[in-house]
Amino acid sequence: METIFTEKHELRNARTELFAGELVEPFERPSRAQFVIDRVREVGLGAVSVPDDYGMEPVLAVHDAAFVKFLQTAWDDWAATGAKGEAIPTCWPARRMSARVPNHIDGKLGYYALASETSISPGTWEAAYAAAQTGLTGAQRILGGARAVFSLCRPPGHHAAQDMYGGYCFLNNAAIAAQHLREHGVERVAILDVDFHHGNGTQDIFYNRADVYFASIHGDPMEAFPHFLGHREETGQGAGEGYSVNYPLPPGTPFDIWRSALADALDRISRFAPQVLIVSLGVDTFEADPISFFRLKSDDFTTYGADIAALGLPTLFMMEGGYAIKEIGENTVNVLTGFESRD
Ligand code: OKP
Ligand code: ZN
Repeated sequence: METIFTEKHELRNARTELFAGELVEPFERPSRAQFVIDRVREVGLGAVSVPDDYGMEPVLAVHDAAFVKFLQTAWDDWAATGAKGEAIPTCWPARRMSARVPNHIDGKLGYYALASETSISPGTWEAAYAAAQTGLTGAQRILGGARAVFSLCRPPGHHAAQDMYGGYCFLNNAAIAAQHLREHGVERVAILDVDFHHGNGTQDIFYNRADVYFASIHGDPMEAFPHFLGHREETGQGAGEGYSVNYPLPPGTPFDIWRSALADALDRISRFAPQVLIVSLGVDTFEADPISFFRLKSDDFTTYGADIAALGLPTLFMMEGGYAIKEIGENTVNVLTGFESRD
């Protein structure tokens, strides 16, 4: 399996994350991608290629133009205020307040952020753009006939919506890739989100559409981030009714329960009959993940990689979360080698 990867991810290197009332070193840090690419090379997964540049058009096919402009200029606007630290929102358009986009960067941050843990730092836009191109290049390989590709995207994307960033995400890499596939002759795309957290951004982007199926297995939002989306009742809207499915699972969920949810999701995806499957691959379901509460073991990742392969679909794996840094390489690549073992 070919891996798409660029060192430009290192440009996303925030110094701060607001966590438990303190500014800490971000969980979503450059070494994550380094450990994953090291493991890809160690097991000899396949060629590692740098992404091509598809420009802004595929980004703007998913994201709001003013939101993208905000991401491009946020750091400079923030720095111009003389702020000493990184850009963190401190106020939001909460219930019954105006939906107008403010001029001041403090207002813009609150308008476009869905959470406050994700500090904007210099280089954030450049890295987010490179991650989107990494996904697009993977999609292009699938269009060229590849059976499976791994886009090692960083920063991740699944929390980013049409006009929202947060949860370590800025551009929705999986949604941009899916939309690109749709515009290049693929009629039906399925996105399977196995990250521990609900893929609220991806779900929201395709919620009223019947051409992109979305399935997510995640920590129950009553107990876990992003807290405000990912309930079982969310199944799509309008033309998209029945084209989203959610499996919120409780704290302590072991692999056998998680795997039953996966089996149901794969069954529904199979009945949707997509031409391409995108896997939003987060390995924060691991038992030792520092910010999550499922109990998957390293071997379980191999097992479920094979389960996914049994669908027999051209598959684009895209990196999302996973914060047990020491094991992130093994766990991620186990999914990919598990897939290939069944292929
Ligand atoms: C990004 B991805 C825990 C707060 C969690 C943000 C988590 C973002 C996860 N007390 N904060 O889906 O892995
Ligand atoms: Zn996650």
